[in-house]
Amino acid sequence: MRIQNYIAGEFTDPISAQWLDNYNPSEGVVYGQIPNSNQADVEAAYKAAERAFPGWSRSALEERSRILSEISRGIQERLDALATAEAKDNGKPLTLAKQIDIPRAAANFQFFANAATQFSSESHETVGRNAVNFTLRKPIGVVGCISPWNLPLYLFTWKIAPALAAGNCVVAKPSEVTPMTAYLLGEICNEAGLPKGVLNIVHGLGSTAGQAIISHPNIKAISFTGGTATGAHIARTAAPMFKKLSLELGGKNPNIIFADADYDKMLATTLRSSFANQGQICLCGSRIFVEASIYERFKTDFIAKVKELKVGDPFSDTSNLGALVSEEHRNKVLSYVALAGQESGMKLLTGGNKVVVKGKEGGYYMEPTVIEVTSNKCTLNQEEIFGPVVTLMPFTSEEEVLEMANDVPYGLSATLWTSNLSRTMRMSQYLQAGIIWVNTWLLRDLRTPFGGMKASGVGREGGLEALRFFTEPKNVCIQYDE
Ligand code: TXE
Repeated sequence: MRIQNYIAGEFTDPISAQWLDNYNPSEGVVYGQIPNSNQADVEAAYKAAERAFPGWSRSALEERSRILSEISRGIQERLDALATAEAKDNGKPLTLAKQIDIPRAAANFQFFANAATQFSSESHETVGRNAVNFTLRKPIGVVGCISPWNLPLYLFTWKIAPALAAGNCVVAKPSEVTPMTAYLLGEICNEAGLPKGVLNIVHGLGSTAGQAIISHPNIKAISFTGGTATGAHIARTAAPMFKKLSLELGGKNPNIIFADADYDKMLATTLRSSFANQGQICLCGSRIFVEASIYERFKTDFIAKVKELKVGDPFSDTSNLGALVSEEHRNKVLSYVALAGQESGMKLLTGGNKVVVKGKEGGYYMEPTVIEVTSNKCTLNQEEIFGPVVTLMPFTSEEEVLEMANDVPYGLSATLWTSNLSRTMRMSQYLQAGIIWVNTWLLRDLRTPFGGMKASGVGREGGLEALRFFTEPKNVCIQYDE
């Protein structure tokens, strides 16, 4: 099956007539082709967006909001088809796509449909100078949204919905590894009555189609989620052109467990925060630090639970983990596991192997893996692996664990397990992370600022932060006569 670009409300072949193979990672077979778009396709998408901008940016907020709600409804109505497409394209369990990915994509549109009507701007009275300032927040124009493969429709819509809500027109590119649900979104947008050209979806490689978006002189803002190296490249390209940038990059998040935590809740949640989506979520807690007094107990119980996890066909209800997204990615993850046998101070506690699933022998499966480490400085604790691999290490004091938690290039999220309120407050002050979860994980309120510090990126998504990112503030100062 061939999918097409979505430009000016129409489905079109790539201008070059070049195509890329699309793999089903749970079987390891090519099941379709996607446009290998280049600069000419991006230019066509840009032109469509530019034409649509005057109408969309001046449309009544209620109308904009209504259309975004309709898109949300269209996603909900196609829950089964979209979840099936996502599981096939990405390798994730169908149950996960049904419970998390697709409902969240619908929620993204509904949230920003509402937010569009609630967004306000500031006014400042300059007392004593007979002046009043008011700030207009104008849509930027044509903006670029580039998303990764781990949560395909979820992250694609997380960028597009606020960009549209703020009145921009969009040129978007999903990951070439998981393009299918983005393709299906085009049809939903047409049915919802989104005017032609307001959203344009171009498929293709990062180095060509993506590159054409980030280096386009008139695409004035880029919202990107993906790897840190790509983020740095985008910053190098876009910064001299003075584009606005929102970069949500990698993570190497600490999961800090104190002895006074609710043990059962912690254990169950830690299993999820380690291996949900095969560990391919930037928020996964891949460095587990456990207070020494409960370390052995935790290690025994955790490993027992990990061994019970079933790796298998994403379409089976009993699979806890599906396939990794690609062979290349699985090889990368396995190369990190191999370090456990090479570097000193590391011990493989469970997992580490490829899994062959009956009837799906070509799929990219691997075991959930736990590695005990003795230093936070080791490669496994410093580099983002982005797979079903976590490390385990004991600590004895709050100061020690805080230092280790912060001693990484990344600063996306942190999870803290404790019943001590003062400790929660102290640690929250000093943890270098944009998102801190205490006694929970991945509990999301879409109004909150979302993003990281250090090598995890710049800017924040979510709620009003996203609407501020996708608008240009313009202050008007009026002085009046006495
Ligand atoms: O991501 P890329 P990759 C991390 C994870 C993973 C690593 C590399 O550690 O192993 O990144 O993954 C587009 N101009 N994360 O290589 O390349 C690309 O087409 C414009 C963490 O798959 O960053 C895709 O649409 N765009 C992350 C998107 O960038 C470019 C999620 C992301 O792909 C481009 C995914 C260019 N020059 C991976 N080059 C997270 N933060 O959740 C690539 N792209």
